[in-house]
Amino acid sequence: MRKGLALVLAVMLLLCLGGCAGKQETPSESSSVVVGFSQLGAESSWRIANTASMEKAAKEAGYGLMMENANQKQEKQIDAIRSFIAYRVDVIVFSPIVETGWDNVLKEAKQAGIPVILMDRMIETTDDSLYTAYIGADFYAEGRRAGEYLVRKADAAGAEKLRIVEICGTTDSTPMRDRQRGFMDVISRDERFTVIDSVDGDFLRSKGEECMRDLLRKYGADGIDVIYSHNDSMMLGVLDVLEKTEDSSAKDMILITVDGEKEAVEALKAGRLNCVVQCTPHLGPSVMKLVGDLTAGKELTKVYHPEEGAFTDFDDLTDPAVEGF
Ligand code: GYE
Repeated sequence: MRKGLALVLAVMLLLCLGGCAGKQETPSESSSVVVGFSQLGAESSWRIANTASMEKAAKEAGYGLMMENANQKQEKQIDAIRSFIAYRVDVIVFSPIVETGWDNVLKEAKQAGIPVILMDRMIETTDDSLYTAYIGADFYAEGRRAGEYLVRKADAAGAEKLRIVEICGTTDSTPMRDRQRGFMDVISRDERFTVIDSVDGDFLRSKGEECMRDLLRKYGADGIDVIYSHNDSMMLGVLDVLEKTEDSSAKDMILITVDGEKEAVEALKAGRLNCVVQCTPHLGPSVMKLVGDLTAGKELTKVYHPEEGAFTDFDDLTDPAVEGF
């Protein structure tokens, strides 16, 4: 008798859950979804393509997008998130400029019952419940890819000693930390490689240019064998300087970069760069898919990485698949 009652209740619960999930997926309801999106800045072509991808995908999904651009300031991102909470958006998406300092504002979002999706970059927190999902590149794998390319290049050239300079992205951001860690994990135990300097270029082309001028003054072009830049924008700034220098040894440097923007891929094809590790900015459609799943009450996978690879001077660069954004 009791078993029979339990069965009836279980069936009723299943019917209710099925019914609820089905109901929330209807297009008329999804079109009322509002996403608050805090973009961190406009520092690179990657970022500009990423913003465009988010705008286009939100439009195609029929979601309202409230976007605030923080101009590389963490305080502005915190203010934007607070304004989304006050507005009571359905979902908050944000790309944290650095990893630390988010717990308080994310607790406020949690208390208000608004789910948060981290897009592009991660946060450092002891409380994983402060975000619902993370979607972005596996930056550690990208760093490893850069290192693996260098090992292959050194093997092919029979190089015995290579002096490396690293140009880093924004200090304490996820791509800076993990692109460095991945690269070091591959090369640090190999005696052929020494990182002679590591400088901060903040992911900006202008800073990449500035860093390169300083590095040339400090080491001379013949004192540097490899440049590893955490993004294309900084590397393009480096190229601007190298191409103006009269020292012919600048041409022998091995140049490795990350992102895959058009200008960098063109430079690779023209033989001015050696390796472009890919990092896709086109995250908008996957983010909006997560928003849809979330508002339909579905369980989300916590971490999602898009598939990526690398373009190098070992590849067939005439292949039409080798193209940038
Ligand atoms: O590589 C860089 C941008 O977080 C993956 O930020 C992103 C990085 C990207 O400024 O160009």
